[in-house]
Amino acid sequence: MIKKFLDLGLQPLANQYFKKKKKLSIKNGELYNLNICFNTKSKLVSISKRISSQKMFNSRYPYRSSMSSTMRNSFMSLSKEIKKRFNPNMLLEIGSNDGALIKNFSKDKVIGIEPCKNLAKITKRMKYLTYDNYWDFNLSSKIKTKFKSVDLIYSANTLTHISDLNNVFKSIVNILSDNGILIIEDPSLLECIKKNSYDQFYNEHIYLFSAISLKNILNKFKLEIFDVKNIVTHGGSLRYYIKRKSNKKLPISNNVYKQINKEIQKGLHKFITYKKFAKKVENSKVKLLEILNKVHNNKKKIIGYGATAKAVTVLNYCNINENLIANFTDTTPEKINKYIPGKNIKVLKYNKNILNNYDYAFLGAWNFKKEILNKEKKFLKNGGKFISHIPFPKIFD
Ligand code: JHZ
Repeated sequence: MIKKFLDLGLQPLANQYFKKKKKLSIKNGELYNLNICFNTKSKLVSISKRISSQKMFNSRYPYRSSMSSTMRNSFMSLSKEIKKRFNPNMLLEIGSNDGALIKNFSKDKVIGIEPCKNLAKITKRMKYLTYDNYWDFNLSSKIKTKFKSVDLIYSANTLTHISDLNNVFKSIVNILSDNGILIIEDPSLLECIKKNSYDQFYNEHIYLFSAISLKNILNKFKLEIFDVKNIVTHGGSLRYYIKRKSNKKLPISNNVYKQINKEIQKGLHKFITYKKFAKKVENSKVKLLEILNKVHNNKKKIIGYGATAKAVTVLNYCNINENLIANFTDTTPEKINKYIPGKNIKVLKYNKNILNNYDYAFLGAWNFKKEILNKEKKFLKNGGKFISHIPFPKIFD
């Protein structure tokens, strides 16, 4: 049974930036109801409304993986690990974005899949074989006729973005060699519950996996997790190492049992856990608004730092307009001088002096807190302060 536990209100598409201020409407399909649900049988957490992939991932998609040193370093060190631990003949990446991972491999050893044509163009220009299509059974069969099989499939922050998980895994099983490895990484549901990071939910994040729910899904495809790592990216993610059950060469690491036990201890298999989480989310909204209003009443100016998809959920759920957060700043060319969907706050191009014009910076990109605080020492030294809602709303310097 699928049971709803959290209502994050009317939301726009998280990555649909506008050139002009725009009042969005439900009628035109620009706003949708963001409800979060728990499947009591599979233990899978998902959003209730599905937006078509074509509407979300098209040639205007602005998110670029290479925009932060944290992500560049993460992909670089994973590439080294893949070469050392698995040494694949052919690696296929589902959701290759702007090439942040594949550029660490030689061109004759990787295949990129990227349906956002603006991003696929980047890796094509770099001369990497890139299919600008959605990942599905037809595509996997097409690649199979050319390459027969691939021995490593990698996908970061992509599989949870595809509604039809049966098709996703059927297509993977279709092309993965008998002893092939599948590595996937996505934000961890356990970290989301612990950090109260309700902003991990938006239209693109259709699912938030736990090791428990992923295990149940993989079972249907005769796949199993043989190792798992907690990684810091995207506010705490899990990197799952998966193989066919028939491949007995690789033992199941203790890390898998440990992760599942941690999740059971936190109650991720029980609906009541999510009801409690929902209460904490409601309190977080009240507290954040209290802080922002207090700063505003003291005539201080706030800038949002990092126009993230997550921030779109926060702003729209908490109803934060430009009277509370005057602007955002971001380094992504596709977001600059555009307006945050639903709240019409302008995104300004980042420069190292931009924070000087503000008293507070709200961390939209809280997942890069370390990188950002390191970069903005001068702002802090000059009396600037940060505001974050994770794990609970507070001001800090
Ligand atoms: P970041 C996106 O989510 C969307 P978002 C997507 N659905 C997903 O799953 C994850 O990514 C993977 C900027 N920035 O990574 C760059 C600065 O301006 O948290 C980005 O716009 N200065 C695919 O959008 C944004 O912040 C900086 O110093 O929540 C970060 O976005 C740094 C570090 C970042 O993903």
